[in-house]
Amino acid sequence: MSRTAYRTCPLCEALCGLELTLEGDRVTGVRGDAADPFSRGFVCPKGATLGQLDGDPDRLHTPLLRGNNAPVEAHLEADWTAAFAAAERGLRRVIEEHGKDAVAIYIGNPTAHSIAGPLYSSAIIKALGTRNVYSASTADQMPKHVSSGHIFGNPMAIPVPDLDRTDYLLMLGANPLESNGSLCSAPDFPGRLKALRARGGRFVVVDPRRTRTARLGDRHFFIRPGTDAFLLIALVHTLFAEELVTLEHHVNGLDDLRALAVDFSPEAVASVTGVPASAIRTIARELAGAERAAVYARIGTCTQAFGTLASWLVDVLNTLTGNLDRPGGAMFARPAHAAIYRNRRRPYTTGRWHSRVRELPETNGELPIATLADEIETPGEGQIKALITIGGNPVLSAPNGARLDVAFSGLEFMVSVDPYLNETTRHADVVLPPPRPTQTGHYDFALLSFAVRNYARYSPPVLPLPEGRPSESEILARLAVISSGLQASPAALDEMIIDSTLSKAVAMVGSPVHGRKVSELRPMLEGGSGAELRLDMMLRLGPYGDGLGADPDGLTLTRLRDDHPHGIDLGPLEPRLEEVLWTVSGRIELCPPTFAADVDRLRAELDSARPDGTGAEGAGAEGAGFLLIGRRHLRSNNSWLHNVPELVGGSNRCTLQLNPADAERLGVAAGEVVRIVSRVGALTATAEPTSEIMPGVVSLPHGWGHDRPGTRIRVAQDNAGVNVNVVTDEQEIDPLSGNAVFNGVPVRVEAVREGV
Ligand SMILES: Nc1nc2c(c(=O)[nH]1)N[C@H]1C(S)=C(S)[C@@H](COP(=O)(O)OP(=O)(O)OC[C@H]3O[C@@H](n4cnc5c(=O)[nH]c(N)nc54)[C@H](O)[C@@H]3O)O[C@H]1N2
Ligand SMILES: Nc1nc2c(c(=O)[nH]1)N[C@H]1C(S)=C(S)[C@@H](COP(=O)(O)OP(=O)(O)OC[C@H]3O[C@@H](n4cnc5c(=O)[nH]c(N)nc54)[C@H](O)[C@@H]3O)O[C@H]1N2
Ligand code: SF4
Ligand SMILES: [Mo]
Repeated sequence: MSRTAYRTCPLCEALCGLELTLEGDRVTGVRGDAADPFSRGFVCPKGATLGQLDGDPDRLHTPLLRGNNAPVEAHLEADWTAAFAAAERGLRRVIEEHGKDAVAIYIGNPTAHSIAGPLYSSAIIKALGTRNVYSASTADQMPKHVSSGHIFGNPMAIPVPDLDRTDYLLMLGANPLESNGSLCSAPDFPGRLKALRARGGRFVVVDPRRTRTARLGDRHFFIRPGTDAFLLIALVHTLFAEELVTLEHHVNGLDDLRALAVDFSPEAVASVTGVPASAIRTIARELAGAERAAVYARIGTCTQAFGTLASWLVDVLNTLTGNLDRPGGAMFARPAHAAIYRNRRRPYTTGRWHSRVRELPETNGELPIATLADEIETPGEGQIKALITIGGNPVLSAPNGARLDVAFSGLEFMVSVDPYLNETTRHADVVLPPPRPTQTGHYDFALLSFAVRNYARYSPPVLPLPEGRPSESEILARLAVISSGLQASPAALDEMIIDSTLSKAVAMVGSPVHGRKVSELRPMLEGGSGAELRLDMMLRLGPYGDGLGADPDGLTLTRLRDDHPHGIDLGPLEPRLEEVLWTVSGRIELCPPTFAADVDRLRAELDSARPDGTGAEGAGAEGAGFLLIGRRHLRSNNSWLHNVPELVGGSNRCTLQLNPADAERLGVAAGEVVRIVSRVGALTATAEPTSEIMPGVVSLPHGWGHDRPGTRIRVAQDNAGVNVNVVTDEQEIDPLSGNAVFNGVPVRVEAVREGV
């Protein structure tokens, strides 16, 4: 007999509700959940194959152990007791012999899509006490955090375009028709863009490729990779020059900003960016003139050498056009689990510590993934000897991943929390697999802060866990306890965290539980696990919560789960800058000194740019020099959905896109093999000439290269592709955020001739 169950899709940032059909414990069908007030039945090919992912025969169900110095192929199944004991022995030995910093942790992307990651990874980090904290954030959005940290005093205050109400959207370096959106959770992003146009709004796309998103927009401009900051500062320049600035908030630094932008007229940046000066002026006027407008930029503008400057200038433009924090502009979501009564005014800083080898500054408590290999390979006090990875595959996702691949094999000990034995986890001595998605509850701690409507949904596990099988929350809690060296249970860890949160809340003026007793509040919390208890606490202390009895109609986990199984719509975004602005001045810091100083780098590049627009190094130089960028395909998800048969093949192919004129010049035809060479490495790929890509630019998707031995991902191995991060350069970073540079990588491309 079949039954129906509902849950949020955990795969991307779009937060779609899914309706699952199950036969016994097998998912036999997936559809969009039509009753979800946010996604209203939308589903993409990835969500639709969640059943195959859930039932993937290559998914690990029991821990794996690798014997001392055994080859990567030699992983054997073990029980949970033995696996945790092995993790404890390995980690404690390294800590005792080499100290705390000898253990590094890498936290990958799916960790931001789970309950366990946000609730428990910080406990592990705290327990380890290591400075060697790494995550996918420095291969992704760290520039945006650093930008928001400086301008709003709050690295998590990232405004999202108010998609459903805006009249004008300027979009840079994002392709939501394939990615379904990022730092902007909007189920059916394509439908929302179509609705924008249908109501008479316009949207303009800036991208070195004419993507599906660009084709849906009103206008598209090619931009030379890595030069968005030039375009954006020229827009700022034009707003000032043409007296188009409208300020709706108290800001500091307006005059400094005006002075900074003086040199960057549209004419001055046109040849560097490839965007005509007249177009830049028009966009500035349209942005200023639109009733309600928003600038939105994503991964293409973050993973580049000027990532932080570009991220900053986006919100400068939103502010200067009066669109920040107003309906139809760029707004801040108000997630149900995030208490807003805390006063957090304090200066935002980065560089509280530095990496040992390259002396790169810490940002948001992390060091750049671009320097992880340095820290593993370089001997000396503080060298990394052990690594914990949680839901990450840096061998494929980090710049110069090939170097990391080698570095990992030199570690004394490695433990991975991951459902697959893949390119990264094959190096682990202990692999601890989280349960299937159907056996896992879901709440989006990370993504609901970036939703285009206020919304909440809790999905309880669809299937129970087998006896003795820990949830991912329990696995991570166990690792936290092991890392601390204390003898405690995971439940005790939850109680400690609950006690500490409630103690702060009762002491805080303005909190809904101010003045009450922890001993009275704790028994009110409801939940079948530590994670649920903590979620209940957060929801009840949150902006829609019942304040643990203070507002009897307010939200609790029980209500969210039982009364709103398809999710609850908490209304359109509302102005809330006051709540998220944590600067010491209480104003928006429009021109932080560190950013102003980094503009010197822009100026230097502007001066060295050649009149032909190719820049000092890289593109076009000897006729074979190109700038490499990435791309995403609808049926992919970074490195780890290539094991689902329906998602690989067809249009989801790891090919090198290049402009037909460039292909002709190189003498390569579609389907022929080309060699791509950079400072750090070389690889070969199949050429795919297409006029959708700008001349001088080539594109390879990331997440491929599944041909390593010792993995258990059979479908992916048969569709291996190549790892673009063999040629991306770990020495190139955005200096303010430490972020990896994946776009604008100088490469040489050559035809592979027979017999060569
Ligand atoms: N299908 C699918 N969806 C995904 C993912 C996936 O792998 N596959 N990954 C998820 C993750 S982790 C993330 S972070 C998001 C990312 O979501 P998006 O930011 O929408 O990512 P992309 O689709 O890669 O789009 C980035 C665009 O930037 C362009 N670009 C490259 N360099 C530059 C540049 O220098 N300037 C400008 N203006 N544009 C540039 C690229 O051509 C590309 O079209 O997607 C998420 N969703
Ligand atoms: N060249 C280039 N490189 C890039 C990018 C690019 O655009 N170009 N994009 C970058 C971006 S935006 C990102 S976010 C990173 C992603 O970088 P990573 O997070 O390092 O890589 P993923 O491929 O997302 O790997 C996810 C891992 O999590 C595992 N996993 C899946 N579900 C779960 C779960 O529920 N629990 C746990 N514990 N594990 C799970 C998978 O098996 C896989 O091993 O890649 C970056 N790398
Ligand atoms: S768009 Fe994202 S959240 Fe929605 S079904 Fe697809 S993968 Fe899942
Ligand atoms: Mo990402």
